[in-house]
Amino acid sequence: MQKRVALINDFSGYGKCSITSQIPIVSAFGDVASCCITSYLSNHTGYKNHYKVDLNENLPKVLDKWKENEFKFDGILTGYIGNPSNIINIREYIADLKLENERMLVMVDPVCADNGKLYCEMTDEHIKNYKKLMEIADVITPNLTEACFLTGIDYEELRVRCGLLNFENSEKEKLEHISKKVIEAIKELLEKIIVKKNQISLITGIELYNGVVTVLDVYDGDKGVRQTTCNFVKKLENRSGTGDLFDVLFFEAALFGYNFVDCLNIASGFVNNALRFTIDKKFPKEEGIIYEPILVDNINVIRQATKKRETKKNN
Ligand code: PXL
Repeated sequence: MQKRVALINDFSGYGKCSITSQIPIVSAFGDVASCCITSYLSNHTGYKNHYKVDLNENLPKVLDKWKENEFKFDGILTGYIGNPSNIINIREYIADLKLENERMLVMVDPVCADNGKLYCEMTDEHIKNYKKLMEIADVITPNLTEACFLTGIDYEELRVRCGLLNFENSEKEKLEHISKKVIEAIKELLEKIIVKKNQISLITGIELYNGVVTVLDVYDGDKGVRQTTCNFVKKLENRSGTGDLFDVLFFEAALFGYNFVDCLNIASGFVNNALRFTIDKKFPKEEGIIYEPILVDNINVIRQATKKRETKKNN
């Protein structure tokens, strides 16, 4: 069944990232995207020059109208929110909808930092408020830097510890061994990042010596147990838009009914395919990640797998 989702993120007129990279994925899954824009930019900030309009005063009015019109969603995905008061406004808006529909999937990417540093306009107030927004999220997807700022854990120490680990694709046993080491290294972080009784956290961008790991931690607060899974890819290139793309793929795969480990593998696999394609075709670095020419084939593979699963279930 077709789902209706809300994307809350910024909009770059030129250069694929944030909301313009997310809408086509929602459509490709056969779902309907509604958009609430936090900032409008002439182009993304990876280019030499940009013009940015923060829609700080507009955003609460947009949410008011959405509320007055009684719009309902099956899922809400949030990304960059440049204004700390609006992080709280969005929290209140989502909390109201959750009261009516507990099953609505809420995924929050607390966009505020990367490579060990806060983005220049981000403050402690943003972090404090992102934590409040995370309290009502089913899934949170901070990168390693953001996870460290949100928990007060030392980033450099973790980065060095993980950066000494060598990822070898070939042997299952070696992968299991390296998974254990990564999970051990970020154990405290996984415990501290959870702000809701039952929550799923995805810690992205954990760089090893030669690979990048995404950790999926499914925490069941009723039983006090967690299931932690690592996804490894070979280190390629850091390009803008990969985080937004990963988020929306995981989100859509979850709405489609995949279990969370499958969602992780689907999102990571797609992003990796897109990154390889972008690099092979020699798109300039500033263009970010290009996936349009491989979109249909990749989504067909995902949807075919679902069909097979459904046929099996019905037989
Ligand atoms: O996803 C990265 C991103 C999002 N939004 C804006 C950006 C970038 C990366 O450059 O500039 C405005």
